[in-house]
Amino acid sequence: MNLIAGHRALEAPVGVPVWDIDPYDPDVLVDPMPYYRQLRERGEVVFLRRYGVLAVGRYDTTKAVFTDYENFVSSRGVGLEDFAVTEPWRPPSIILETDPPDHTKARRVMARALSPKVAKECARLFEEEADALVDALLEKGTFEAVTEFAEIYPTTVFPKAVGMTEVHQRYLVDYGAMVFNAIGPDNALRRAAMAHAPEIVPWIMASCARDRLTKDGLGAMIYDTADTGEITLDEAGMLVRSFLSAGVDTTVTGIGNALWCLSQNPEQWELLKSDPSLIRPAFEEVLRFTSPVHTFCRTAGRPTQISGVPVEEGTKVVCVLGAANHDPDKWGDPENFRVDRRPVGHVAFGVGIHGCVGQNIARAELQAVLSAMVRKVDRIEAIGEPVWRPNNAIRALDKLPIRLTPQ
Ligand code: OVV
Repeated sequence: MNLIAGHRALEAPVGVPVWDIDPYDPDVLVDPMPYYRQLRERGEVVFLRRYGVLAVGRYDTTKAVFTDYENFVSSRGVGLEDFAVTEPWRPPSIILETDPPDHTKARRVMARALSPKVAKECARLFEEEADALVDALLEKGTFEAVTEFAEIYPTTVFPKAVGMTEVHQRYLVDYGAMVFNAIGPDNALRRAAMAHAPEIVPWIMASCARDRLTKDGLGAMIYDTADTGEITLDEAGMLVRSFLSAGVDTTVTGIGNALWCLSQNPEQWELLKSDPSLIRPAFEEVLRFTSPVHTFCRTAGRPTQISGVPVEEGTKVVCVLGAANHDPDKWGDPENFRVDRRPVGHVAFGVGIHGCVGQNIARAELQAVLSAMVRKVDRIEAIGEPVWRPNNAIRALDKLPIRLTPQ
């Protein structure tokens, strides 16, 4: 058995284009558009020889694989590692790395805790913090938007919403980097992120304990469902861990990428300022345009097919959401960032039963941030070259020097 990156490597299937690219090469990760385009153009499904996996990047195909949870399972891991052959680096998530029927209960509990109603109740907190942060940054004028804005905001508001009583903002960001780099191969990026594990993982696990959470946050809502017997106390702790895994790096990236899009497209910022009803569509366009989570995998749980191509049981399928969100057959002019596009159907939150359960909270955070900006900021200028931070699953900035001018 030929193991590559923790899964049984597939032999090149007959009739499938073979490609030698390493999509997890930092050079590709920081400038992925040429890779996305080639992936779409080479075929419905492509064989990545280096990893012995299939890859999809056309919109319809990517969506089809993601939607078909019965053939393309999550319980064997959503990275390159196949949990059927390799021990995962942490106990699997009981919502991300599961299939129905196990998934269904966890999803129901999380969907309740992250409902539109709950997101609305978080809005005031999110708005107060966004207003205060934007005021402080306007006072400074120039600043480093990744560390001083994108990383600060979610690590301030989200732990409050969850009800954490002890917050370590750096640990939260670094844990996100571990979780998302772990989706890729055992490369230098993943190893560098994992080097922090001995310090951070115990802190994260301790932070999920019931007695470390306030009685009125999202975390308490999860534990309350354990009291009704719907889930166990251990499961409640695991679901709080999912908040901390999926709720920080994603929104940090959403804010950074929004600032990047708006600073690079000043006429789109002008349009947004002139019509604040475009805030929500503008954020959706940021998601489509930058795909903060660029790649997730699935595993064929049984023999199946993709667009008529036979797929063996155990095959890892790399689903490139970033490529699907730039498919010209779906979007017409995908390379243009347009705040009034209203990109209904983008797959930045995934699609199907595993579609982002926290998306209401993410939207509420971005609504608060962009609304504060629209009310207070005149100009957003990049005052240096943006630098991307390579990550095996996340497309995020490393540096974005910005100047904000007040209205
Ligand atoms: C990276 C990620 C996304 C979504 C959920 C989780 C992790 C989890 O740990 O549940």
